[in-house]
Amino acid sequence: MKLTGVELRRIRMPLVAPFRTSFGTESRREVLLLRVVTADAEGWGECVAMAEPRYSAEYVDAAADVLRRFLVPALAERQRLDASAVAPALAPFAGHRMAKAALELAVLDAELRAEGRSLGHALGAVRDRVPCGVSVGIMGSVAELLDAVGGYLDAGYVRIKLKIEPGWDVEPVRAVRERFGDDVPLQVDANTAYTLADARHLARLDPFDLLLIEQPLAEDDLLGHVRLARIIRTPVCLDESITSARAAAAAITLGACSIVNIKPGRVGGYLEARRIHDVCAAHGVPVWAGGMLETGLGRAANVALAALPNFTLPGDTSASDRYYRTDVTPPFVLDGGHLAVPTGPGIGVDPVPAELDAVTTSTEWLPL
Ligand code: SMG
Ligand code: MG
Repeated sequence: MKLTGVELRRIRMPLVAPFRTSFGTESRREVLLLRVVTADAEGWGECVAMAEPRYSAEYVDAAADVLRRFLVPALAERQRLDASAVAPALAPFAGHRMAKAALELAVLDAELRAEGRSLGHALGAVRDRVPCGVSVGIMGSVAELLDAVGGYLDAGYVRIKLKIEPGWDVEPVRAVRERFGDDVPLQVDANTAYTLADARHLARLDPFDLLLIEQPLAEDDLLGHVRLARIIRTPVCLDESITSARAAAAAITLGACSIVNIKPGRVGGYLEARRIHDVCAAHGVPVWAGGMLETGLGRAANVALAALPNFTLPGDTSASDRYYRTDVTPPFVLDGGHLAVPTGPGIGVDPVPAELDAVTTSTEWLPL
């Protein structure tokens, strides 16, 4: 495939409600979209970096900068390029996995559209619909939380994830169990808010039969997670710590986690994400699809990934209306707690031009 150029497009979309985690509150999403143009097709990639470097070191202005200065020019040196060559071409540049993932996805989408193949098919999807969970932010009160959880259960979500932090953990979990019962699949996500000194406190979550606790400790604290996993009964799942298939293999082998959250942006792309899926499957470790408040473009790709065989837990692949009043693609709509895996070529969805233009704050064309 010969690339003609790459468009960087910034969009700004208000969230339907503020989303509070242990690291901050998001009220709107600043997204960087990539459109790769080739002689035969165009392809879209969504960069999941946020406006500020809180979830990870990456942030959206830095992603645009590294793409413009280093990553896109590195592809220009290749006469012919297919998607499997993108990560090797970008490997000389350290880090910036979210920026790399977006560029790889855009090239992959263009390639698959030119071939008339769907991303799900290309990745090895075995399902045509995926079960969906929802991630529920930290609220001002337990009453507000119960209202929100009740609304999501009514909408059909098959699993609830509560964001937690010190001071908002055992009580909200207890309240959700008391109101909605023991049968609701329930898990929590701390986004690194605790230390190993909190192990006894986190063990107080044991009686609530949670599916998992996600990333209780710091990103680089694998040893801490090993120790914590020996103290608490709730299975430990890692998100921020799993930056590659190698990191996943190490975490599993050390006993730092027994479940893995897979986000392609965090690991440098969908092809590395599939390798993590395979490594986990080989170890008998279940995986599930994480989310980064994606628009319909990134969501389409995440839903395709979530259709792989070892994605045995519901993902943070919620419907468009969980995030946005108007999506940039035709909306993803929940059907019996599931989203349909797109079947069209590539990611299988296209932006609606008027919707996309309405939220665009800038565009920049990088010729190759
Ligand atoms: O896309 O539904 C979504 C958000 C899921 O909780 C979610 N993501 O750590 O897993 C996580 C967070 C990271 C983004 S929070 C702004
Ligand atoms: Mg997480």
